[in-house]
Amino acid sequence: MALERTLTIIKPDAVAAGNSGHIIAHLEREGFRIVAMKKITLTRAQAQAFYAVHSQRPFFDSLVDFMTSGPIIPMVLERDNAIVSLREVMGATNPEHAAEGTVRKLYATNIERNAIHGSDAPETAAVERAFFFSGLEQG
Ligand code: 3AN
Repeated sequence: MALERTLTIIKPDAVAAGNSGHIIAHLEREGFRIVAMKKITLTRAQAQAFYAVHSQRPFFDSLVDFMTSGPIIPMVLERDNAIVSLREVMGATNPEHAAEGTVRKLYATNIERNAIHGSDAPETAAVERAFFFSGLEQG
């Protein structure tokens, strides 16, 4: 398996609930190395840009409200097969369908307030890593 990088975000619900430390520990236990990490609050324009692919979906405005409601913790993670592995460790988008022991099963509230984001493909991982971190920060 190739060493790969992906972008994760601990979302405002999980940060506000005091679960960021638990989630970081969970990811490290699963073999992810933290390459870069920061804590920021997105503007509406930034959240709209990050989720532009969903701009025509009925939940878009609500998603932007949620993602700007408090600080988030984006991270660049590295591991063998990181992109697919992170999606498995996160669990399904809707926590009702998430497997036992996944981050969303443990920490998500509902399909919107679902604790964690993870890039879904190599192309989006590259774009999303660059959205939050400069090349220097991902050294
Ligand atoms: P994932 O985060 O599992 O990749 P996406 O990319 O389909 O899922 O959705 C991005 C985000 O949009 C989700 N994490 C969630 O916060 C929100 N979302 C997705 N589907 C819905 C929905 N049906 N209703 C409300 N929010 C949704």
